[in-house]
Amino acid sequence: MKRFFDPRQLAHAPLKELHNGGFTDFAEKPMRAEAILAAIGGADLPADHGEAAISAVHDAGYLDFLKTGPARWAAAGRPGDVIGYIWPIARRRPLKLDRIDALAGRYSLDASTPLTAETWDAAYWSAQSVLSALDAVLAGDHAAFALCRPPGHHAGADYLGGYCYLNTAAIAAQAARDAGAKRVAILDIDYHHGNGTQDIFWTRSDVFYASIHADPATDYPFFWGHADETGEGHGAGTTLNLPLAQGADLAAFRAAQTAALDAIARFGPDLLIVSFGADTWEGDPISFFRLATADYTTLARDIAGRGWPTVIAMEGGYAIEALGANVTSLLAGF
Ligand code: Q9C
Ligand code: ZN
Repeated sequence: MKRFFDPRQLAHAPLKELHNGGFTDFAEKPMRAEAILAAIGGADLPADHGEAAISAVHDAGYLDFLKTGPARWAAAGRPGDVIGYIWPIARRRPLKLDRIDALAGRYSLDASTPLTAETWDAAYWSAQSVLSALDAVLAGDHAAFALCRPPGHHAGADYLGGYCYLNTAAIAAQAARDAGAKRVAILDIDYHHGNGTQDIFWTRSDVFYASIHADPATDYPFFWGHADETGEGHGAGTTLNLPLAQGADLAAFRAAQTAALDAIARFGPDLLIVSFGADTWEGDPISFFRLATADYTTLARDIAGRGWPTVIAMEGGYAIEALGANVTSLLAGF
């Protein structure tokens, strides 16, 4: 299977995140990508597709914030990485504010996703990696892997969050539509609900979003991913959320995934995008499911058995010592 990664994706390395009331070392470390790369035996460089496919999903003001935010933060005399600390909750008017502090709140979901001077370039190449994986699948490969890092599924059209800046799965889904695919499905099997992906396609009938994740009653991102969220307008019925209780093992996860695949089959996609997080692994330091390394091959075989051309985009997974083996196990099933 073709695999894509650009070394420029490593340059993004925020120092700290706000976690459970204190600043801890940023969990989404460059070493994650290095561990995966070593385990899969390297990857090809993506082609540069430019910014059009990114702008097709993300808001122009938000992209400008990603590019210029760090310099504006420094110009305001702030040390460290850009981190929002005030958010415009729903009752506030949309204001055209220019202050970097206001922009950091306007364009972010949480305080665990710092923006650094290297972030834009790394996220840009993460998006190019998924676009190159899509190229391979559109050219006839049955599956391709994009080592996306930073990850993508928590990023919305106009906000960062959950270690994500550009929504790689959404960028690939939209690019597939623009390349002529009539219907695209996204299967999100990261431990966390992909709130950004859900938001982006919430009112769309041409992109189906199915997610299996820890119940947002107990887990991040709390405000998205509940079972009664099914889409609205033209998108009514094209979002499927299957939350599972903490402690879920292969039997529970596989049953939910089969239900998701059955729903996707009824939708009838031309192409599937898998948002894959290895944070469902039993030893993940910030997550609480109980999948074993070998289970990823089982889950991947179930997906591959449906026969849809498949782009796999890397999302989370924070147990660096097991990350390479977990990704290798998943790819073995395709
Ligand atoms: N104390 C991904 O897996 N941190 N993002 C939650 C809880 C955010 C994970 C803090 C977790 C985001 C791509
Ligand atoms: Zn996750």
